[in-house]
Amino acid sequence: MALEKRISELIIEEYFKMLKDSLDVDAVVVGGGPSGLYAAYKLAKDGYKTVLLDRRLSLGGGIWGGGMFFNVITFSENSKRIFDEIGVRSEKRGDLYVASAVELAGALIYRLSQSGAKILNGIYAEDIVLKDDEVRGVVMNWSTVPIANLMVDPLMITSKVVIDATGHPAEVVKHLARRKTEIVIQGEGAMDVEVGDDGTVRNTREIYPGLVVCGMAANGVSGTPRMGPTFGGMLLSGEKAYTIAKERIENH
Ligand code: 48F
Repeated sequence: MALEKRISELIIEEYFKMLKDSLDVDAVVVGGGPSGLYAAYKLAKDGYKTVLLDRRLSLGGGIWGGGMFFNVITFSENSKRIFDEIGVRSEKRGDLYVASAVELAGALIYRLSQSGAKILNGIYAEDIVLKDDEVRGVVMNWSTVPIANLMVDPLMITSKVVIDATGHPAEVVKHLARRKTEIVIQGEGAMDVEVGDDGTVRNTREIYPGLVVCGMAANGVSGTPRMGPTFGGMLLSGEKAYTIAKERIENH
């Protein structure tokens, strides 16, 4: 068989096997920034069938740019154990730690890739699946479809729980709010490092049966300030989203 055909066949076979395996899962995580990557990694590591979608080709969300493109991130003592767990080296400077943004993104992506989670990059959630008044999955499409201004119908993934980790826009919650007027998106508040970082964890919750919101999306929904380039709260929020999602999966 011609090598050209074999290469194409292998890619198609492998991808479609993964895609078919992704159609009915325990958890769908929308967004591969720090909170979503960590939540998805923890769920998959525990053996839950997990799919992570990201609109972009490269995972990592806002990690890469550190602060103002300076690829260094900071965090506080309360999240140090997570950085250690995923193998990110850090240095203590006063009451803060510093680490490489590239190393954090790399470590999270590597851990997720090896955890058994299915990763669908270049694919975005354009809506939710709502059944029996519970969020039961997402409607997905290629990210290139809206960019090319094409009208192409999507496909669906069903799940026991969906995590909105889409960052500042809280896109999944917005799709729910189109149907449920009681869901109000307050919009993220002006920057306040301390209040924002703690708020991310506090605001991480099951906002509707089957839908957990975490990371910057949690602050966006609750009207809490943004926290700027400090990333400990994001990982703690991902951890809380994982705990809530796990309980939902177990009780479903
Ligand atoms: O914004 P993002 O990094 O999310 P996060 O986990 O972390 C926020 C921090 O990076 C930073 C901060 C400082 O701590 O505030 O901003 O809350 O990543 C969100 C990811 O979601 C993807 C997007 O491409 C990005 O990688 N995304 C957004 N909307 C969709 C989506 C969608 N509808 N479908 C799929 N992916």
